[in-house]
Amino acid sequence: MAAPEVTHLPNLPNDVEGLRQSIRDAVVRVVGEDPRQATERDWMEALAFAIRERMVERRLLTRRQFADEDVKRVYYLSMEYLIGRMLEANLRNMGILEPARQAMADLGVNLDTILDLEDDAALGNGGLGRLAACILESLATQGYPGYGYGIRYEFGMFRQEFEPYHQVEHPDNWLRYGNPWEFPRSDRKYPIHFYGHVVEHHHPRGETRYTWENGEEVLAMAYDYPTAGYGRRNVNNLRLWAAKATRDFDLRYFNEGDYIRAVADKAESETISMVLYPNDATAIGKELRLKQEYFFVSASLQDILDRHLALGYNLDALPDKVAIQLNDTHPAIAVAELMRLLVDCHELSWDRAWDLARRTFAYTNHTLMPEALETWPVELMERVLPRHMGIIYQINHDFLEQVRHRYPGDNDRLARLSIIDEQNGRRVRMAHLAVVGSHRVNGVAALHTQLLQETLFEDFYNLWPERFVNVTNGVTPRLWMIQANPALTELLGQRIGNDWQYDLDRLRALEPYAHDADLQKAFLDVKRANKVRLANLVRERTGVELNPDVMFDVQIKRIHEYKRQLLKLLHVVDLYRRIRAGEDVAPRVVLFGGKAAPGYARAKGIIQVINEVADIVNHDPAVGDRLKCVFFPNYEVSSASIIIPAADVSEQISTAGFEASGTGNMKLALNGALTIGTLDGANIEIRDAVGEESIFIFGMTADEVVEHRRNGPNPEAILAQQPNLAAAVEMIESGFFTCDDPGTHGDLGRYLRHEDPFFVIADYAAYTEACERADTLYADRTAWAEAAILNVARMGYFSIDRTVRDYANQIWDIIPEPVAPSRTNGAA
Ligand code: GPV
Repeated sequence: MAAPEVTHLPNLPNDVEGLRQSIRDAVVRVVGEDPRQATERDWMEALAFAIRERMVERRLLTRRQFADEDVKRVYYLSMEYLIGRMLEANLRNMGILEPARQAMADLGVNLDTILDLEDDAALGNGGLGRLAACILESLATQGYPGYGYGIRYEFGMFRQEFEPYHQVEHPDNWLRYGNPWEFPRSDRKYPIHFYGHVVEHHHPRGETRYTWENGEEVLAMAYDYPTAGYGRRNVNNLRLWAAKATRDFDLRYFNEGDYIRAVADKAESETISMVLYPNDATAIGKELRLKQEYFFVSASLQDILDRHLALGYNLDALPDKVAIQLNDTHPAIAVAELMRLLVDCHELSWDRAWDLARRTFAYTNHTLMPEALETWPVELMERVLPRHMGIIYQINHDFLEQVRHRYPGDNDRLARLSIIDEQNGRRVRMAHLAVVGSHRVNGVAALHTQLLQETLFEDFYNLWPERFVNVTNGVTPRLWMIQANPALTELLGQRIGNDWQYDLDRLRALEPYAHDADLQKAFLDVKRANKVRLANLVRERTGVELNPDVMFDVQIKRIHEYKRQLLKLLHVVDLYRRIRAGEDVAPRVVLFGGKAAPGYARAKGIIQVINEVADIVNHDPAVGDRLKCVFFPNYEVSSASIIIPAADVSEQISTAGFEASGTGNMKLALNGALTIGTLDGANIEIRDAVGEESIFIFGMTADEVVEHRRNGPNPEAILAQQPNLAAAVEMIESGFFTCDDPGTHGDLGRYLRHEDPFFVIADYAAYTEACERADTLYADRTAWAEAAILNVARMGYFSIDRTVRDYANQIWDIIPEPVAPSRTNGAA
C-alpha cells in the first residue's frame, strides 16, 4: 500500500483566480515563453494545458471508481473520429468555459480569438466518423464506462480548395504545432505482426496449436485523449494508436552494414498511421488499408485483454465485463484477432474462445451500397495475415456446418452465406465475418435496418432473427445546439429552462408556445442573426455577398451521386433560367458544402459544375438577390457549426433506399431548419416526429425506386414532358456555364440523359414542387416560425443520448456509473 500522499490526486481549483494562475504558469512552464511576449497561440496552448491537467485528474478519479465498482465497459472500435475543435468543447464539458473566459480576459486575451486558432481534428470522412465522436461525448456525459479506440493519423481529412472551380486536395498537417490534448504513453506499446507464415504443432492429445513466425513487426503506441462529460465529473478516454518502429527495426540490414537502408525501412514501417483514406462509403482495396485496420484492432484487443486481466478478471468473464462495438466492418478483423489472442496466446480451446468472442462483439452496419462492402482477396489476406486467414477458414467451416444442418442440401444458400465469396476470385466478406462473430447486428435507422433484414442480410436474418436490432442515429446537443447556436440556446433557456441539455425530449416544453407571437419574433431574430454570422464567413471565404433576409437553402454533406447534389443544382439552373426569362421566382440562397473523394471523378465533376454555375449566377446583374449559389470551401465540423444554425431549409434528397440514416438531417432540423427530403434513412423518423406540417416530403419511396429500376427508367421520355427541366439540362450541356474545360458539361448532359443512376430526372418534378411548398410557407413568416419552432420542439428523439442508451440496453448491457464527488477531491 502506497502512502496517502502518493495516492492522493491533485485537486486543481476551477475558479477564475485558480485558472488564471494555472494559465500564466503554463505559459512559462509548458510553453516556455515570457508572459510579456506570449503570442495568442502561446496563450491558447497554455489554456489547453490548464484544462488538460484538470481533465486528467477527473479521468483518474473516474478510472478508480470504475475499478472499485467492477463495472462492465464498452469499447468502441472505429477507424474514424471526426472530432473537430476540442478547446471550447473541453472547456464547456469541464464546466469552466465562463471562468476561463474571464481568466483569459484578465490576462488580456480574448477567448473567442483563441478558439478560432485551433485546427479541427478531422480524423474521419463524414457521418460515420462524426457519429463515433458524438457517441464518445455522450458516453462520458451519461456516465457510461465507454472508451474509444482508433488511429492517430498524422494527416487527417484533406483540406479542400477550389482552383478555381475544381477541387484540389491539400494535406491536413493538423499536428504541426503539436497537440496539447494528447497524452503520449510511451509505456503503452504493443507489437503488431504482418506477413510471415504459420507453423502447426500437432499434439497427440488435444488440439493442434499454431504459431505465427518470421513476420515483420511494428509497434503500436498509445496516445490518450481524455473525453469529458457535460455536467458530470466523468472523464473517459479515447486511445489512438500511432505506428512506431521497433528498436531493432531490421537486424538483417544492420548486419549487412546497410545502415541507411535500415533507417529508411524504419520510416516506412511508421507509414501505417500516416494518413486517413479520404473515401466515404467506398471500400479501399489497398494493402496499406488492411494493415491500418489490423494494426489498430490488434493493439486495441491486446490492450483490452491486458486491462481485463490486470483488473483481476479471468478470460471466461470477458463478455460480462467487456463489450466491443465494431463501427462498420473496418475493424471486423477483430473477430479473427480475438480468436488468435485467446487460442494461440492464452491457450483457450477453440470452442470456449468462440463462445466468448461472439458474446463480446457487436457490429454496426452503415450502408447497403455494394461498393462500400469490404471484401479482401484471400490471396492478400493470406500473405499479410496468414494466421487470420486460417482462423477465418475455421470459423467459416464451423458456421457452414451449422447452416448445412439447418438447410440440408441447400448449396446456393451455403454459397450466399459463406464468409468466402467464391464467385469473384475468392474474397473474404468482412460483413459476413462481422455478423457471424457478433451477438448483435444493428442498422442506423428504422428503414435501413428493415432493408438490411430484407436484402443484404436476408439469409442471416432468417438464420438468427434475434441478432438484428435497430439503433437510430442521433447527434450531441452539446456541440450541435449549445456550442453551435448560443443564441437559440439562450432563447430556449429563457422559455423552458435548461433541462433539455441533458434530456433533449424536454424540448417538447416549447410546443405550447409555437404560436406565441413573441417567441416567433425572437426565434426569427435568432435565425437572422445566425444568417448574418454565416454571411460574414461566406464573404470572408468566397467574396460572395448574401442577403440574410432571403431563404438560406443548404445541402452540406459528402459529394455522392446517391445524395443527389445534381438534383439541387438542376433546380438552381432552372430558377436562373426562369429569372432571366423574366419570371418571378421566390428568392433563395443555395449553399453547398462537402468534399469529394480524390479518386471519385464524377463527384469532382459535380463540384466543378456547381462552382461554374455559381460563378455565372452570382455575377449576373439580372439576378441580384433573387438567387445566389455558394459552394462553401473545405466544409468541416467547425464550419458546420456556423452553417447549420443559419439554415432555413435542409436538403435531404438522397435516392430513397440509399442513405442509411443521415445525421446532418438531425442537426439542421434541431436548429430550426425545415427539411425538404425523400422518404429515406432517418428522414422517415424525422417526419414521424415533427409531423407532416414541418417537413416537405417528396419523390419515390424505396419500394418505388426498386420498381422504377425494374421498369427500365427512361430519362429522355421524362425530359420530353418537362420543358423546364429539359431547358435546364440543355442550358448546362450547351456550355453556357462552361468556365474551365469545355466538354465536361456535355458529358454531364449525356450522363443525365442516358445513365442517371440515381433518378434525378425521375424525381425532379416532385422535388421542385416540394421546394415551392417550402417557398409558400416561407413567405408567411408567422406560419414558418410556428412550423420551425415545432420542428425544434419535436426533435428530442434524435439526441445521441437516446442512441447511446439504446446501445447500452439492447446491445452492450452496461449501466451508467456517474462519478461522485469524493471527500479528498470534492470541489466542484
Ligand atoms: I459505410 N457512412 C459514412 O459516413 N461513411 C461510410 O464509410 C459509411 C457510411 C454514413 C452513412 O452514409 C450515413 O447515412 C449515416 O448516417 C452515417 O454513416 C452514420 O451512421
